[in-house]
Amino acid sequence: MGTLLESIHSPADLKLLNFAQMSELAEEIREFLIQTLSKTGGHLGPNLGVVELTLALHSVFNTPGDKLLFDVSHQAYVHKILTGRRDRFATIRQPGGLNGFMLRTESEHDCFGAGHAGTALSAALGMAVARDLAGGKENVIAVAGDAAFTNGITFEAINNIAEQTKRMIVVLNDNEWSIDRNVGAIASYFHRIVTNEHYNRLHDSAKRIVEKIGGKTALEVARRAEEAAKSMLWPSILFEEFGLQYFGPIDGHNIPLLVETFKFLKTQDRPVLLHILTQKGRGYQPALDGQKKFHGLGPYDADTGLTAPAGKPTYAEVFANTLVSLADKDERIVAITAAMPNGTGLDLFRPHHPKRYFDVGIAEEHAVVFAAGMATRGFRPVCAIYSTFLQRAFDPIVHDVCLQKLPVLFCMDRAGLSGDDGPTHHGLFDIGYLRSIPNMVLMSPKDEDELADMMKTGLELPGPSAIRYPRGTVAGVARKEEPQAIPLGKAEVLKDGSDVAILGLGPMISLALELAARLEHDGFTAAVINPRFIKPIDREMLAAYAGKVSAFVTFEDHVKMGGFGTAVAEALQDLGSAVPVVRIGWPDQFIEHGKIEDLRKKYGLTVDNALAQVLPIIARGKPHALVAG
Ligand SMILES: Cc1ncc(C[n+]2csc(CCOP(=O)(O)OP(=O)(O)O)c2C)c(N)n1
Repeated sequence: MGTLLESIHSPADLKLLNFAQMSELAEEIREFLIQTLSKTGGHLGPNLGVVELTLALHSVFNTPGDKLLFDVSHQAYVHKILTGRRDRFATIRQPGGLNGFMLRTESEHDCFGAGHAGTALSAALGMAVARDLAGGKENVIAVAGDAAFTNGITFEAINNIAEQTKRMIVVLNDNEWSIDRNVGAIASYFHRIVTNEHYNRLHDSAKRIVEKIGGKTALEVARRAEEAAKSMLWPSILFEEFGLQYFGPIDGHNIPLLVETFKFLKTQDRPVLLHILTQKGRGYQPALDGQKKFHGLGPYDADTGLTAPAGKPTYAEVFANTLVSLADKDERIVAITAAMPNGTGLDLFRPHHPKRYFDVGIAEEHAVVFAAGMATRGFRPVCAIYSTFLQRAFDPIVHDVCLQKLPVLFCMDRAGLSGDDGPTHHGLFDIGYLRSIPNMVLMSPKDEDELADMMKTGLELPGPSAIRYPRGTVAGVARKEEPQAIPLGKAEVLKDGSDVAILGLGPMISLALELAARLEHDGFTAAVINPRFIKPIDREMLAAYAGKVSAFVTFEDHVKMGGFGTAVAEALQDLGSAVPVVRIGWPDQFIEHGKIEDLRKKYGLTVDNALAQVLPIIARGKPHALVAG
């Protein structure tokens, strides 16, 4: 690590540096990021792009008094490094270490937590209005990437800003990339501004002014830079119509220009939007060559950028390949992603059926209503949206899909604990929010072969359905040549038994099998059931086992409250059964980031825990029997 970086313990230290030293520091930070993240993994590309921006922001503004927000906040690593977390930075995304996103509990400099896109402008406006009401003077600055402007919430905020406050700064960090290439009319609009000839002339002359004034007194620098900044006012019809004064676009890697522009912007008594141009992955060739890969990745070789080859395929890949072959035979099938072609696997679908592939931007609500619209016209839309991001679309799922009983299939990757990304990305609530909606069919496959079967099942249903499956690699089972539809609401009994019935939802079936083996070792007989359907739940199967076992055990990678075990207990109660249900799942709290195995142990999602709870019950005998139903 270079000497300058070692001297930065807080933003106050940064404020002692001149522009040349800040440039040197920028390069040290880049090297520090490349080396550190090669061991931990993380969002390297986005952070390499905002080094100068973050330095400029922290040298002009004073957090935590001033409020600095980052949209998504995957690009807030440099902010973390500058605000007293350099020493702990090597722990980022590691168990017990720094979170990969902004977290209010982690630092007073993190004024707003995030992880999902589109929230920065609304939250910043809330803070600006709170300041105005309280008679405060602090600055509020929201930094949002160009892809955040494909999001509805961002535009809902833009529609509201000028009406609510006179003082707020929005920084549009335009690198032309979302995780994939940014999409839609707004991306084209930004591109048109950037490539506009008139702007380019202005930009060059302004840049020359700022570059020429190096060495002059601070006052002179500020005065000339202010002129430069003003001369760069290039009306963007769009933002000006919304009442935001638009500045830019300016070079987001030019520290003096950024610093002087922020000094000028903070004097404005109208909300402003500064459009800056940055390069994602700047300073690291592998990240420039592999924009998608280096958006966020696991450990890599710092010299070459190479990552360890994946062994087995992922659920996302099986999903995508299955969808390709189903779509080969059925022209009604269309695939929709909300800015996640890579993560969901749909980038594998795109080349096969380019006309039936839709990336709608970071717009989950729109994705779902759009799917509903297509479904009314006879298409079979498949919405591939992570469990955590589908939370955004709860009302469209209720109001536009389920209420109208439209045949949309939701394929939810990352259902269950996400691991190092932490609480913003864990997919632990989808059963809770989907099971209660009438007309919804909800499934979870125990392995990749069953995922394909469930996709076929969902696509044959006359109404809505959803499949939840986890992040990461598949079980590695033999695959049938052709997927087969599964009878609606039928569980699969893997093994019969009469002391206890163990239900393992999805890949949690492995814990059910292990528990059964342990119980059998102790002289009990255990049935092992792959539920397959969370809704409709297999009541016939439950009634049959309620008549013979002393206890049910449920395993799920979901919160217990409102989850699968609850559904089992509810159904048993409806059946008049008093057989107890031992529910193994996540507790009623937000789970931190960490290694999945460690966290399962910590929160009791283990065979040991199940055993400790169920043994005393089955040892007592069998106080069951149906009393009604
Ligand atoms: C609601 C929601 N949907 C999807 C994502 C996944 N996601 C994380 S970052 C990102 C792209 C962000 O692009 P941009 O805002 O332009 O920032 P950049 O990474 O280019 O700096 C996406 C789609 C998310 N975080 N939140």
